[in-house]
Formats: sequence, C-alpha cells, structure tokens
Amino acid sequence: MGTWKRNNSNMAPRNLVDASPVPVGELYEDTAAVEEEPKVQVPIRIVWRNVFLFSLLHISAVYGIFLIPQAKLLTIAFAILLYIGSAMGITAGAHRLWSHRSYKARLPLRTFLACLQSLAFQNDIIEWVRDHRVHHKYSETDADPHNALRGFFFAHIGWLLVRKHPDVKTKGKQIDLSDLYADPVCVYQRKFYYPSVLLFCFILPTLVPWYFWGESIWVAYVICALLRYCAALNATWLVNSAAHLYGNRPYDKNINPRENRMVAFGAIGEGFHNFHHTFPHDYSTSEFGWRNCLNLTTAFLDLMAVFGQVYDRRKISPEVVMRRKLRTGEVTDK
Ligand code: ST9
Ligand code: ZN
Ligand code: ZN
Repeated sequence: MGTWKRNNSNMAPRNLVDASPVPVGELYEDTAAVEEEPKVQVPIRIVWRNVFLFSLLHISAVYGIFLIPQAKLLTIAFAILLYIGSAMGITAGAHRLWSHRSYKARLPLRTFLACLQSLAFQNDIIEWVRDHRVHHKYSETDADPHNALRGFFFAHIGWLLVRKHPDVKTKGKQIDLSDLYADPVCVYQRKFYYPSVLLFCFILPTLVPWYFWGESIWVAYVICALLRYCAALNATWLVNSAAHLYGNRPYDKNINPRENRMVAFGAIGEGFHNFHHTFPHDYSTSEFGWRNCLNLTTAFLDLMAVFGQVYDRRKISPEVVMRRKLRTGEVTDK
C-alpha cells in the first residue's frame, strides 16, 4: 500500500494509508451480490417491552427539555460533553475502528473508546459491529437489520421494536467477527457490558453534577443521563433513516445511502452516507477533512494520531474518488 499525500488544505493530513485498492482479506463489510430469492412473508412480532421502554425514554427526554431552565449552566455543558463523548464511542469506536478497521488504535485509546461505547448504550461492541457489518453487506434487503426499504420509521427505531427478520440472523451468522474476539477490549467490554452501562451511562452522569457543582440529583439524572442518551440515540438512528432516504448521491447513484449534512452535524461526522457506503474503509467517512460540517470524529482521530494513539488511517485517494464519481455518481446542476 502506498502513502497518499494531500494536495488540498481541506483534506486530511499527511501519512495516511491509501485505502484504494483494498487489501484482500480485510473486507469485513463489502456489499454482497444479492441473488434474487423468493420473498418469504414473515409476520411482524412486536416486542412490547421495547415499545414500553423506548416510549418511557422519549417521554422522559421531553420532560428533560422542560427541566433545562432549572439546570445549572455547568450541568448543560456536561450533558453536551457526554453527548459528544457517547457519539465518539460509536463513531470513532464501534463504527470506524471496530466495524470497518479504517484505522488502527493503541490499547489506551481502545480502552477509552470502549468506555465511551458503554456510555452510548447501543448494545456491546461485538453486537453493534455484527449488525453493522450485516447492514453494509446486505444493505436494503431483508438481511439488513434496519432495512430502509421498510420505511423511515422502521429504519429509525422500528427495527428495535420487533423481532429481527430471520435473514438477519442467518446471513449475520456468516459474518466474520474473529478480529473482535481477538481484541481483549471487545471481549471484556462484552463480559462486563451491563455493569459498565450502569456506571457510564447512568450513575456517573448523575453523580458528577451533584458531587462537583451541587446540581440536584433528579435534574442531573433526567438531563445528563436520559435526555442526553435519547438525543444521541436519535442522532445515530437518523443515519439509518434520513441518510438512507434524503440527500444526494454524488458517488454512487445506484445505492440508496445519501449525503446528508444535517445528519452529519448531529452525528459528529457520520452522514456522508453515500460516500461511506461506496468507500467504507475511509477513516473520515467523507471525501473531505474535519472542517466539512464539523466532522469532529475525524478531528479527534487526527489529534490522537499526533499522540501516536491512532495510526494507519486509511484514506481513499482523490483520484479514485473522482473516477468513481464520474463513473457512477449522480449528475446534479449544483
Ligand atoms: C441501538 C443500536 O440503538 C443503534 C445502532 C445504529 C447503527 C447505526 C449505524 C449507522 C452508521 C454509524 C453512524 C454512527 C452515528 C453516531 C452518532 C451519535 C450521536 N447476526 O437481537 P436478538 C441472533 S441499541 C447474527 O435478541 P430478536 C443471535 O443468535 C439501543 N445473528 O434478536 C442472537 O443471539 P446472541 C439499546 C444474529 O430476538 C439471537 O439472534 N439496545 C444477529 O429478533 C437473538 O438476538 C436495545 O434497546 C445478527 N445481526 O430481537 C436492545 N442478530 O446475540 C434492542 C441477532 O446471543 N434490541 N442474531 O448471539 C432488542 O431488544 C432485540 O435485538 C430485538 C430483536 C427485539 C430488536
Ligand atoms: Zn459503516
Ligand atoms: Zn447505512
């Protein structure tokens, strides 16, 4: 693999690994050629426990919005910090590192990202990655856990309220997860997942504002734990719903995922989804560097690279991107 040198100040920094062409044997998430199989009608089985819990969470989050005027400024700042932290656990950790291996990270950073991933409470890393790799490989088929062809609601939250389609499980079983089981950080995070969620997602966000700046326990719990968690969940789900339905497709007009800047902003850099599904190994999940729509995740990874915690960031060369745009991109007036 060669080293790609930047030629544009808006691009990511030097010493990036050129991710094109992709080395054989490192393809965890390429889209599979889907054979036409007869569709089997599977009855929808609602999981009422999840309907109840997610309804309660959303009602609590709305109540949390009304509590904001009672909160101290530091509490609000802390909630925003937790939002960004939990988002980083998903974007830099579960997504760009563990799902796509788009860069490598040293043990201290991997451990930190695993704690942030528990703060995000979106299932443990191994389960998250299994669903995500199957999403890329069988995108918008019955084997895709949040198949956007089933509509906005299903892709957003509906898929977490019903039993999975059997294809998700059969195809998902064929996904290689050996790299995750070889990483003790993922194995231990799975082993201690629920205690770690209790600590990072609920207990610390409640106790820190109370202990350090005298916030009421109730206000801290509702705003820093529940409202922040609910907001981060919805920002994540928007990548599956809005970024699969609304936006343009400059890289590949034959797939549904789209470039959605609003989603990218809320999801700290994930939302350039047409690019991402076309080039899943790019560590920036975008053609451009961190300035584009505040790709905070890329900025964080670049900073961590300065401290040697991140290395071998894979970047698709501008030439390959341009060729692909010309070959399969949507032509627009803009
Ligand atoms: C949450 C996840 O919110 C969000 C993920 C979003 C991903 C977005 C990606 C976009 C790109 C990145 C953008 C990041 C942006 C970030 C921005 C941040 C601001 N393969 O699941 P079960 C088998 S989670 C293979 O119970 P059911 C397996 O044997 C929220 N096999 O299926 C499994 O057993 P085990 C918090 C699979 O019964 C068994 O089936 N979490 C696969 O159909 C049973 O699995 C919750 O609320 C597969 N893919 O139930 C929990 N899947 O696991 C919600 C399953 O032991 N989930 N199997 O091996 C549930 O309650 C259930 O999963 C269910 C389905 C009811 C949805
Ligand atoms: Zn992905
Ligand atoms: Zn997607």
